[in-house]
Amino acid sequence: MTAPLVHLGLGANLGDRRGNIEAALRELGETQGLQVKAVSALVETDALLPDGDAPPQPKYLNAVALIAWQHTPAQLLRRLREIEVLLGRAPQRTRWSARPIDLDILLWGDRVVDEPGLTVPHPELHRRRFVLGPMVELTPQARHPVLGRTAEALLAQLKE
Ligand code: A4P
Ligand code: MG
Repeated sequence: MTAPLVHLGLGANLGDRRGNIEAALRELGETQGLQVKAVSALVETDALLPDGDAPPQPKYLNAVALIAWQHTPAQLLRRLREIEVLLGRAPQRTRWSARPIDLDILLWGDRVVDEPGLTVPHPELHRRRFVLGPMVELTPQARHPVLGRTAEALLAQLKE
């Protein structure tokens, strides 16, 4: 059986942002059962903040990676958390706080996951240009299984 393809989001807005993303990709590549298939270009964007009066944050670098993963979603999430901690991410104090690395599961083919602690597709995916842009670069025809639209269509919708 071929391993399912999964889109991962990588984000960094503290420290050596590019170095952190490269280190995360190296760790992913060395993970048993995981193959990195493609990586988008990096995009730099203003930090999206949780509400109007949240303190400002440094800009983010974001990228999307397409991987093949042989195990379960929960096992992948556990490995992503491990890599985040390895790269210096402190335990979260507040939601959306600045971080050296953030690894999110964006899309799992046409699979929908709704478990405590894991929602796939990522609930904000279709609202974020810094996710959809890199995703379109890699796989414009990737389809959001709940919204029934391609990455390309979702990005175009955002531009309207
Ligand atoms: N979780 C649920 N579903 C998922 C999933 N699909 N992938 C749970 C990964 N994790 C998932 O995540 C909190 C909990 O979400 C985890 O324990 C996991 O069980 P976290 O990474 O610890 O916390 P967070 O990242 O602060 O919260 P959240 O809600 O995941 O935020 P996002 O969506 O990651 O957004 N601005 C720019 N320009 N670029 C960014 O990348 N990122 C964020 C954070 C805010 N602003 C940004 C960016
Ligand atoms: Mg996150």
